Amino acid sequence: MSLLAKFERYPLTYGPTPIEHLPRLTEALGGNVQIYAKRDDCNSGLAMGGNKLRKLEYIVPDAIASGADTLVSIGGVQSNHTRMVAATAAKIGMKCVVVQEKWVPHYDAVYDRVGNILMTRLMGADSRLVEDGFDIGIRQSWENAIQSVRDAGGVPYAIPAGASVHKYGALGYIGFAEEVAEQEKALGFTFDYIVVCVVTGSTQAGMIVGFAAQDRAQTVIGIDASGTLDQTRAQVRQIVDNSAELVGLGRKVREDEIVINPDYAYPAYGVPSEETNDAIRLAARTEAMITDPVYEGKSMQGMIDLTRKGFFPDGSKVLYVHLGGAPAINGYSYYYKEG
Ligand code: 5PA
Repeated sequence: MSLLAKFERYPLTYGPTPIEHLPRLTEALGGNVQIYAKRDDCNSGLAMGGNKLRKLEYIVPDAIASGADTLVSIGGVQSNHTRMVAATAAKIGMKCVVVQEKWVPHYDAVYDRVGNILMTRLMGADSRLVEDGFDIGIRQSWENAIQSVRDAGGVPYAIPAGASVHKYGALGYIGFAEEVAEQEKALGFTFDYIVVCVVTGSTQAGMIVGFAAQDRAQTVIGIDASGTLDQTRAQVRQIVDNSAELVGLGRKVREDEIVINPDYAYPAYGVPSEETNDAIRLAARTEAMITDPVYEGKSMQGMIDLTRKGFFPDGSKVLYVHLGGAPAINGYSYYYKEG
């Protein structure tokens, strides 16, 4: 039975996302490891979708039940999460305030006008730019925004960065693990490894709890893109423990079931390395799969490098989870002016 049976879900996505084989990328990496992608980047018609909608599906019922009229959240200038909160608010008929902090030392001329923030504004969210730097924790600027809604007579519903430390934030990706198991039955094989980007933590934490129920959480390879490994790992641990308790996993998740590789986050959160950009180009040129310089380009880089290094034994089947985020690439046009 599903670990999620007792939780209410408000549909924001199309349902299960496709799993597809990536034959040209597989070939480009030597052909000994079969690469597949799970396309959570194509999960919804809401403002280009992405991983946050799986999380928000389990948060919206609580937001509605609370009597709130305004969703309040936080991210960087090119946050995908704040775009998804703005989309959700529009869809359910609430107002939206999002704080956009200066998380990334990046100065492309139109960085604060294109991609995610453009769509966020278009959907009617009150997007507030502030100067604070990168931090995945609870922020004063967010607390201030919540208070400002109250001061104006509204009823805020607070959603933390990446919806991660919200009590229901990991449920969507527990459901993901159950969805993959169902799809594997139809495919007739199981994946040996699952590669996923991690920053605020609830995506991977949900997967860990969901796959722990299938006794294979240690095959989920988190590729850190935060550059603040200790904080991200601690946050994943905390979300895993809270969520395992919440859904009744029935045991404690072991430390060795939480796998996070820190090797690809350089030079900093939100800044792609030359190797990240090469990975983005390779995925685009072999599979027309667009990844971004902040998150998915780094997990793509990690998967490519680990494959080339022989980390995955020959014959392995690897599932790359594409979590969305392509809109941000518009804010990085200078890197790709020649492709
Ligand atoms: C994000 C996050 P977690 O934050 O759940 O670990 O997910 C990492 C991640 N891929 C991976 C994409 C495309 C993402 O957008 N984005 C944040 C945002 O503000 O957009 C929460 C940081």
